[in-house]
Amino acid sequence: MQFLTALLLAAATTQAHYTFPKLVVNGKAEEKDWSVTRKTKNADTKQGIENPTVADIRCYQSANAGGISTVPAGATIHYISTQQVNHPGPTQYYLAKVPAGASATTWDGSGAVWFKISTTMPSVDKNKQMTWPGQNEYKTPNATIPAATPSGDYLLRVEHIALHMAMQANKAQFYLSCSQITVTGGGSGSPGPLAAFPGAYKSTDPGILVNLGSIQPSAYQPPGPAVWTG
Ligand SMILES: [Cu+2]
Repeated sequence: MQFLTALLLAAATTQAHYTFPKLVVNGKAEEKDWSVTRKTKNADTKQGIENPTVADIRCYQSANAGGISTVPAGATIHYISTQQVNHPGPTQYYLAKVPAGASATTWDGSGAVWFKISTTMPSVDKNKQMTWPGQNEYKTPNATIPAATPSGDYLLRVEHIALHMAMQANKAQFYLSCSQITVTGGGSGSPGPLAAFPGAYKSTDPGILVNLGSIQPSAYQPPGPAVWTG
């Protein structure tokens, strides 16, 4: 009986999807879920977004967060995941600078304001399956806030794109959230290229509509603009 229960639990776990409710900055996690990270509409269901052109592709939020996290330029960041990130696909991070006179607690992130600071590329595991950094972990891969990022308020957007069903249109799954941050000790870089959400992705982008069984890992093209490293 105990064995059967364990099996059923395991089955439920492999079906479960995930949210990213907690930002970690230089090893220090936000105090509780959704305190500087905006609570997402799938906080309970854990459902991903399948159409990358809908408004929810920006932050998927049900509410703004109350706080703002202080993030030194050059900091290492990642997110804690509610479940194991069990699907193949890239993790990407974006920043958008809050306009002068506005605050990260209220700004909506609209317009061509988002620049990518990190993405991940696949390799092939011992079972000849394509696999990505962070796969099967309970956290997202590390990324660095570029040292040249100008100081000020930003929205930080994390995204994991699950590609196991992506050979069909609008069957890739987007798991994401946005955090409210203030970058301190920043530089004088000019981040870009800038993109809008929605707008940055089309359902037919080669990194979104893709059969992982038919491409080499090095041929995978993460969707969205080029990475700005500062
Ligand atoms: Cu799934």
